[in-house]
Amino acid sequence: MATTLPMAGTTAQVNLAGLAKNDYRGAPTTLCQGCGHNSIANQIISALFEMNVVPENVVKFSGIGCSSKSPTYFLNRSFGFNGLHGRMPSVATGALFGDQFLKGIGVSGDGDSASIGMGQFKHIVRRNVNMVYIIENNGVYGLTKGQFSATAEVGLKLKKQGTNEYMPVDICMEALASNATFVARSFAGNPKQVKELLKAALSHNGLAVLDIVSPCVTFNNQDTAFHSYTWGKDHEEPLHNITYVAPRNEIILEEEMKEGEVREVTMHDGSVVILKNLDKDYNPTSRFEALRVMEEAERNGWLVTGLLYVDTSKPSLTEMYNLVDAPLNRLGDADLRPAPDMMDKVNALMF
Ligand SMILES: Cc1ncc(C[n+]2csc(CCOP(=O)(O)OP(=O)(O)O)c2C)c(N)n1
Ligand code: SF4
Ligand SMILES: [Mg+2]
Repeated sequence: MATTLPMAGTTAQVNLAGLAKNDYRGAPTTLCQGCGHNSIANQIISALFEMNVVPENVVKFSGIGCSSKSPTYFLNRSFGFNGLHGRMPSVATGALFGDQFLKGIGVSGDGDSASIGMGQFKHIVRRNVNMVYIIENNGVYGLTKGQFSATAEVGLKLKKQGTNEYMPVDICMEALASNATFVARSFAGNPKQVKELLKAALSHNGLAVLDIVSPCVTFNNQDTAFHSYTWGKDHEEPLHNITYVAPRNEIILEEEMKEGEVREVTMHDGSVVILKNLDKDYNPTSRFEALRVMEEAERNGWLVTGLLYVDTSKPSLTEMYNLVDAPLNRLGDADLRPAPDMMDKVNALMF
């Protein structure tokens, strides 16, 4: 929660980490004006500022694409690695093993994750690496001038590409099929929902998949295209109103949020995600419900958004190993060298 602290000769809004929102920004964007990816980067900045995250405790990852350029446009002060096309997951897995105390944020595209990187995507999901994995999904390869990606809907017509004849890949279904522990879908045209889902994803202990429809205004934004602003606005069916409540704000939760039909999910860090029912009561802890709702949405042409599935009971990747209480990449020779008596025991076993 942001507070106002007086500073020398000025008044700046700072958060509990003592940082202003500017401390969470990156370089000025070079993406097209109106690109959904810019809107998502802005929500990442706001979410991290409001959550009082220290930028130096975050590491950013991406592959190749306009979407994968995004990490340059937020968190200047964080670590980052722009990997090869579709190979961000293996870089992230290695880096987060090297320091299990950093929070990972990966930004990828539908081409990067659902086309060339599909194999890598499935394996980082099943390994439950502790990071937020954002797919900025526009149905095309924006950076290389708008070819159909694997998430483009069948029948999509683009001036320079003709008609897409293939059935699309649904990233959330693929994530669920790979035993994901957090799966959400959102829309760049719904920034409030994007921000609340980002906060919930950042509090998740494990891999949080955020598939965000993020229109490419240059190559795929005609009104009838499933990844356009107009189609998204006309067909969005949110599952719930979502509110993220930080652990220390539980009193607000008690007093203000309890009215009406709500479901609460308590995250690993004690924060609570409140899901206020809209139409029907949706249970995001049921994989069956998640698959059913996505199947129903596909049949009816709805863009269903919200927290589709969450399981807070599974260990993250590094919790499955008996690691020391220090980042592995900071261990020195003295920590790593076996004691002489241990070496004697090992040698005795070998001969
Ligand atoms: C190994 C490899 N193959 C192909 C390319 C060319 N390439 C660059 S970006 C891209 C697709 C990016 O699409 P997406 O991930 O959807 O990102 P967007 O630009 O749409 O945000 C491709 C095919 C590449 N850079 N490397
Ligand atoms: S080409 Fe499309 S995806 Fe790339 S920056 Fe422009 S609008 Fe965004
Ligand atoms: Mg794309």
